[in-house]
Amino acid sequence: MKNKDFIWGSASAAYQIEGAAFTYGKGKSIWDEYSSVSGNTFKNTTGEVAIDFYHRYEEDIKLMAEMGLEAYRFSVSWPRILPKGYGEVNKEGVEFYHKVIDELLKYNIEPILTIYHWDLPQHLQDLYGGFESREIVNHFNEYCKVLFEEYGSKVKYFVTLNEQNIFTTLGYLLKLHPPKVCDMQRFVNANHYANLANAMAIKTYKEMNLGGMIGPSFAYSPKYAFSNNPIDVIAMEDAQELTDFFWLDVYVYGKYPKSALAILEKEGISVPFMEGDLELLESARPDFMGLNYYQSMSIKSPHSSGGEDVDFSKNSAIGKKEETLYDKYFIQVTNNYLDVTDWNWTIDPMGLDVSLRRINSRYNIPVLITENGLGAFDKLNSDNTINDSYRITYLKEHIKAIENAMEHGVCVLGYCTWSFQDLFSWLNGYQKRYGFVYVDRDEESEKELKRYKKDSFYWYKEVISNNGLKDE
Ligand code: BGP
Repeated sequence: MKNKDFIWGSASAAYQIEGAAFTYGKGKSIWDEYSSVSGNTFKNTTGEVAIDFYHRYEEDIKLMAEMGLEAYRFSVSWPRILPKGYGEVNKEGVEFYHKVIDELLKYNIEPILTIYHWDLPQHLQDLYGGFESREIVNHFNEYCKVLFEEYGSKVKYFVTLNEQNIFTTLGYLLKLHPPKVCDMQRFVNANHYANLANAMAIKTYKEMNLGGMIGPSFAYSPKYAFSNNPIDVIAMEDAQELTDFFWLDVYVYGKYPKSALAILEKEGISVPFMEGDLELLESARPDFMGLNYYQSMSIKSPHSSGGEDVDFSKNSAIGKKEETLYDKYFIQVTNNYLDVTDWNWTIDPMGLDVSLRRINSRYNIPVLITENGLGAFDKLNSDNTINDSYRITYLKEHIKAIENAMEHGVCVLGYCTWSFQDLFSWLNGYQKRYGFVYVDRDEESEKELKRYKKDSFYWYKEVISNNGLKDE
C-alpha cells in the first residue's frame, strides 16, 4: 500500500465467538432466544459456547500477535454490559472487555470496537418491541455512554451499528433474523429508530471529545444492471435507492433519498418522523464509513425478459425467499460472468473497487473496510494443516481491488477481513468457515475447540509485514 498508515486487521462479533451466553452476569439477547427455537438456524446451532473466546481470548490474541495483526474488530455484547438493556451495569462484563482491550494493546493491536452487532437485550424486545419503539434511542445512548466512558481512552475506533441494513431487512422483511417479521411499515419504523440511535451515539461520542473516530458499518452490495435494456437500468436505480442510498444518505447527509421516499409513499408506507429527528440526523455525520463487502448483485426489472433467478435454497438455512414489496420494482438474478461460493454468493473482487469508488464519489468520506472474506468448507488434514489456497486467492484479488480504488483517489483507512478465527455463522452453523485460524468444532460437538493455523494465516502475516501484496 502506498499509504504507510494503512491498517491491516480482522474482525468478529460477540455472539459469534464468545460463548458464556448465560453466565458471568450476562442477560439474555434476542439471538440467545432466536437460536433456541427449532428451525431458525442451521441444524439448530447456537452461540451458547461458540468458539469460547470468553475463556480463550488470551490464546487467540496471542495468535493475532504472532500474525502481526494491526487491528482487531470485535463487538461488545449489550446484555453483557447491561443485562436488561439499561439500568444496572454488570461489572464482570465491563471488566471482561477491559481485559480483552488491554491484551490487544499489550501487543500493539488496535482495538476496533463495534457497539452493536445484533445481540439486543431480550428484555428490550419484550418490553417495547426493541427497535420498533422510539424508546430504544435513549437506551442505546445510555449503553453507548457506558462504553465511551469505560473504553474511550483506549479505543480509537468505534463502529456504531453493524449492518443496520441487514438486521432490519432480515429481521422485518425476510423473516430470517429476530423478530422474524415480514412487514414493510414495521421495517421502516424499526429502521428509522435505528437511524436515530446511530445518530445519537455519534453525537454523544463527539460531545465527549475522546479524540477517536466513529461510524457505522454498512453491508454494501453494489448493484449492476442485468442488461442495457433501460427498464433493467431503472430497476437497478430503484434497487440502489431502496437498498443502498436509503441508509447511506441518512448516515452521511441526514436525509432519506427522495426517490425512495416517493416509492414508499406510493405504497402507503411512511417514515415515522417527529419534530427534531431531521436535526438529529443531520448533526451526526460519521468520521468514516465502515464497509462490509462480500458480493455484488445483478438486478433486472420484473417486466423484462431473460435472466435466471438466484437460487436462495443454496444458503442452507434460508430455503425460500420471502416475497416483499421490492419484488414489484426489481429482482436479483445470477451474473454469468462471476463464480459463486458454496453458498451461492458471487465472487467479485472488482465489485469492491466499484463499491469504494461509488461511496467515494457520492459521499466523499474515508472508508474503513470492516469485513470481507470467503466462507468455505475447510478441511483439517491429518497433520493438522489446512490448505485454503482458495481463500488466499480470494483475499489477494480483493486487496488488488482496494489498491486500484486507492489509486483512483479513494481514501481507505484499512482492511479487516472476516474473520480471524472460524466462528459461528448466524444461519449456517459452524461448517461455513471464514477464519485464518481453524477452530476444531462442528454442529454436533464442541470437541476440544482447538485452534490450528491455516495456510492463509502465514500468507496474511506476509501481507501485513510487506504492507500489501508483493509485486508479482
Ligand atoms: C455479515 C455479518 C457477519 C458475518 C458475515 C458472514 O453480514 O456482519 O456477522 O456473519 O456477514 O455471513 P455468514 O455468516 O452468513 O456467511
